[in-house]
Amino acid sequence: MRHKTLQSKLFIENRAKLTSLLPKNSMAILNANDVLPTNADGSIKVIPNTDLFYLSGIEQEESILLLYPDAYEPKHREVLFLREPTEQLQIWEGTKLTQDRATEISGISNVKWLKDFPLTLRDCMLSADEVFLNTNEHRRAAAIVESRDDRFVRECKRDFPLHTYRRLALLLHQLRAVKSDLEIELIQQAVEITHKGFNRLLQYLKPGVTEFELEAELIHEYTKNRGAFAYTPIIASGKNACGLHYIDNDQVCQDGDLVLIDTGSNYGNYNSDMTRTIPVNGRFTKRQREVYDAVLRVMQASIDGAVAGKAPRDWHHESQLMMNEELQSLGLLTKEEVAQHTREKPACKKYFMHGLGHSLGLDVHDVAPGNASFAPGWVITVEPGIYLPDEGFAIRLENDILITKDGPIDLMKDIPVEADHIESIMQEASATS
Ligand SMILES: [Mn+2]
Repeated sequence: MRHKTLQSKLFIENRAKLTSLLPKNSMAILNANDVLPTNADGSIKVIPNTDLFYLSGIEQEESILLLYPDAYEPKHREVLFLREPTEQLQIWEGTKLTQDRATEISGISNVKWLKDFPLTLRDCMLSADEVFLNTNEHRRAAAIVESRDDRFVRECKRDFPLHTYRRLALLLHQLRAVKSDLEIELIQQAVEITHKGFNRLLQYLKPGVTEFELEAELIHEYTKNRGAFAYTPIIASGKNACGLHYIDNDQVCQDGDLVLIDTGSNYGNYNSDMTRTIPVNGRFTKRQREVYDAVLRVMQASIDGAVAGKAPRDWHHESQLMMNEELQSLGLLTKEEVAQHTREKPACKKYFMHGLGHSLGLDVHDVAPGNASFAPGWVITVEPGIYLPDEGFAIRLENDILITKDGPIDLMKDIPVEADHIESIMQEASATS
């Protein structure tokens, strides 16, 4: 792994939080993700299962975590199972975790090889009353392939048909939504790396630069700082920015256009997520600047409005009301259109058609309990936008914030966002290049 070894305290505390929610004499079992195939004999670098990582810090494929806090045998209270690093495996696939290293990372003292799993599982299953298994219950999950967790659910129900099975996801969503200080530090580190990437990009951007060259500047800075793309970046110049999920990044940035950059680095599996929209030649036109400042006002007011106890949908609605006013000032909506606004048919929807933000953490669109209000410890993005295909540009701005009992904290407050600030950095860069 590229990141420095994280404190095992993080994972020990996360397990303690989960076990405190488990009913008496129940167990929980989680599986790592599969190594996903591409074509021929290709595969994608292993993507850690974020739930397994949250509870153990383990990023290795095929790993299994078994938690049974009330187990009669103390050694069965928490057990981690790993691939046995045979000589053959090490030659072909490289270094795998040893038992000692896995203990050091996770704080779990009982680390066994996978061949011991079936017997231990049987022992524990025969005395446990309820079994919590993991499923992907993300609201927008669209998985068409079966995960190792899914497969395990099927096998477990086949082998132990009369047990009571429960949904681990409900507990994990509740826990993962609230970030601990250690997690916030990791997200802040990811934010710092994103900041470095953006600084580098500001020095490089000028008319004639291709969108993928900007992508290269970002990956250079992220990789050098032990980070990685949190997601495929959107680098969309001119009207490309009006396609919300544009990731071709293959067009030339033209003089007079804006370029929208939606990117974030990941660090230690924790993500950041930023959007900036900047002028290719270093100066906003009067119209671009008007729209930019409108989006910035909505972002800042929405950051201030992200307070504990507020329902996310009310927060989103407040931003739509602000956006209506801004769009009217910009001559994009009439007074009548604004007057007809309802929650079901928001007036601003033609120009601001997406949500205002999402939870952020081990997943970029992180898990959170359904219909819950904001609570201290939540990290969310705030990302209003105005999309104007007829005028050939779009503006979106996005910062990551932490909700606390004393109000929101902007984790990206140091990343340039004021139009004047962006222009002055770019002017300086072009003067020295
Ligand atoms: Mn986002």
